[in-house]
Amino acid sequence: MSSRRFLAGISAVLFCVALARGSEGEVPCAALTDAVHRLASRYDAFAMVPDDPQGRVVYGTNRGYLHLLRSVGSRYREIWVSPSHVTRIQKVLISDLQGSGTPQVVAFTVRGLIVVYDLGSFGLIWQSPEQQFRSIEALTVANTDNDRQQEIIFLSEGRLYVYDGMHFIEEWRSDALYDARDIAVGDVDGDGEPEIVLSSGHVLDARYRSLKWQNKEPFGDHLELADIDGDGKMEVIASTNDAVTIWDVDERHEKWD
Ligand SMILES: [Ca+2]
Ligand SMILES: [Ca+2]
Ligand SMILES: [Ca+2]
Repeated sequence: MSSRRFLAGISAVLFCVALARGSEGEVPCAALTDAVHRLASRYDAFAMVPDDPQGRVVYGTNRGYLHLLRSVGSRYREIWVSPSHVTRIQKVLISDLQGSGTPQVVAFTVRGLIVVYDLGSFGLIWQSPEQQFRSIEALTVANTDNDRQQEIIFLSEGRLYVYDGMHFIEEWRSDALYDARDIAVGDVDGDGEPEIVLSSGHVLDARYRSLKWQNKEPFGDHLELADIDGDGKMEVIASTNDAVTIWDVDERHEKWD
């Protein structure tokens, strides 16, 4: 992401804060809300707590800190900062892993350290053992089986791992290596069960982890899943160098091509 775009986003926030400070009372600022949504969609290390009445956001820094902010009227205030994780935070996700009603922050660094913090107590719930992973290419959170808690699904040095989101034990790792940069989980073939979709073009059954389909080429570098044609099945929407390709997995071809 270019620094110019980042500065544009930050400028919008600061402009909005300046407006809010200059006004009477705590006037809701749509520009600030829009800017925060843009930051969360553009930057992997910036995430919003979903459906949060406190409007909390978490971002990770170059020096390995996680900052938690909450909206106070028309501006944001820092309410917590983590200890340093030494190296750059590569991605931040926020999810209620255990279905307890209190969300957790899941983040990882460029050196492959995964950390999970509780957003109620700010306590460190889990971190991956030192040196266990040297790098993480992609990570997501989804419920892939029939236990209540979410699973953490990630690629490290090409290998796909599934960790339990309550006990943080390894449930599975792949024998195969995948040259993928992004992961998404969703029902892309309409059978009512989720699939693990890798940007490399692989589609795996999320529960049994068998390969369901391999596209003849990578989907792209970055993935989103959405049912954009309304047929009840999610399409794979992938981008490479900002160009977008939409893949229909159940029909196994590029959509609208
Ligand atoms: Ca589960
Ligand atoms: Ca499915
Ligand atoms: Ca669809």
